[in-house]
Amino acid sequence: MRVIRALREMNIRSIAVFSDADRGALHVRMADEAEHIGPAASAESYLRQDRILEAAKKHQADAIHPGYGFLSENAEFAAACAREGFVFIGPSAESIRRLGSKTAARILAKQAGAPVVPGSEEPATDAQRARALAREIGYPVLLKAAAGGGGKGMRRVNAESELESAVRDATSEAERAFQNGEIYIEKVIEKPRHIEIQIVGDHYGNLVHLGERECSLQRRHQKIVEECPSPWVTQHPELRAAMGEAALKIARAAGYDNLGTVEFLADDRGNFYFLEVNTRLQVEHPVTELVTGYDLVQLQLRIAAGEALPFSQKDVAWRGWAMECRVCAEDPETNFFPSPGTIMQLREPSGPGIRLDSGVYAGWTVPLEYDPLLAKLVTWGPDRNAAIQRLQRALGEYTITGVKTNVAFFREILDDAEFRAGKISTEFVTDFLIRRKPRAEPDAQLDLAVALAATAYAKPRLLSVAQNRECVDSRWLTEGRGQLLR
Ligand code: MV4
Repeated sequence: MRVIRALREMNIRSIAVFSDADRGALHVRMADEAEHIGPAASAESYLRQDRILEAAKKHQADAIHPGYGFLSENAEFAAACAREGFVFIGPSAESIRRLGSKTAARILAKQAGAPVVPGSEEPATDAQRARALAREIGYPVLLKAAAGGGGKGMRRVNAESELESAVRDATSEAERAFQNGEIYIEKVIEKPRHIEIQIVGDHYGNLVHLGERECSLQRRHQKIVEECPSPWVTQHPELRAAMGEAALKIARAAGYDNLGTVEFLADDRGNFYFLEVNTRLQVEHPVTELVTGYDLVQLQLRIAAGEALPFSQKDVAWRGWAMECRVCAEDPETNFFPSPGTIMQLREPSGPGIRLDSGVYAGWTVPLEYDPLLAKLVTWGPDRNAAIQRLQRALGEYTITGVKTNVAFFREILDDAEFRAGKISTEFVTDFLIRRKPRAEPDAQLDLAVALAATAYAKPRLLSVAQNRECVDSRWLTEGRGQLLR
């Protein structure tokens, strides 16, 4: 949807591909053309390079945008596109390959002069080597998969007595997940913040950073709230240029020539360390767009078409604050269990400072085969508090029934005193889930009962609310008034 929108603004025809599970998906309706590429299982559709290239040939495409997931960071696919005469909308296959291996990326970053987490450059797959390396680095240490990323195959080791079995487990897990058992060792950064720098480069060696995004609010390595700028960087303003320069050093060393993200971990003493590079457009890119004013997908397309970057570093300015919530079909009251099903009612927020990047419509059935992300609700405000207030207001306007969602959960997070104070780390969500008081939203399946009860509730309330002149945000009031005035 996001890519189709950029294409349409540039008068470029769009061709969607879809699997059996996505026959009714919004992107298929929205694109100029659409081509079926296989069954629901992504291994037989969205991951089939041959079928995607075939579809591109059939529809006489010029270029292929790989989106956020699936083949978006696959160097072979980028190379295959070029071989078949299509422009791959992303960095060169060579720079994807250089940055795809986490150990290779660490070496590259270190040589480029960027700060990296203290750790090993060489594989620690052998127990003997691992013991020597871990002693040198100092416990606690983390074992990570060289081919990994996103936290898969990561293991914390607090003492030498745990090391040998952890190395064995991490190696076999990496072997199974990535067909590559190579692991390496890093020192543990305690309660870090996850801060990433947006970079963009063209084919002529121009490279610019667009500042940071704070992405510390994650659950099981899935981001749930992102913001631009970072409260931490705002407290240490010199760090934006420092992190930006570190990111650009890495990008230069990799010959980077499209949109990308350089991830860092930051500790509470003002240190930051390179983690990895994501060689794709990211889900959370809208917060950067709202604060810098650039359309990142248009930039990707222009650069891929051979245009030079239309601005330089000194032109980049950051205005106000943006915050994004990832609205998903999952139930926060049952450990975020996926909640596929048909969307019955949909009322979407709008108004000042609201951007909704949504992929759903009323009557659509959320498939259980894929990621349950329904929409990204993003707000802009002049400062962090204004962005949060707007997000609260927009979440209050958002009604999705038929599937359970995490909308009400976000309202709790945004009300949290620690969150409001910007005291966040990668452990925030875990800590929050322990201290939060359970507060369930009315069950969507009780819609009828809610409507009837709300009618009875609204009659006396309409008057009392007006008399109190209070600002209330009540689903009962909205539903009740709707019923009453029908
Ligand atoms: C770390 C770390 C602490 N110390 N590395 C998790 C995902 C992967 N990209 C790297 N990750 C981490 N690496 C060191 N040396 C803590 C994490 C981590 C994390 C990082 C970013 C966002 C959320 C996270 C949640 C748990 C752990």
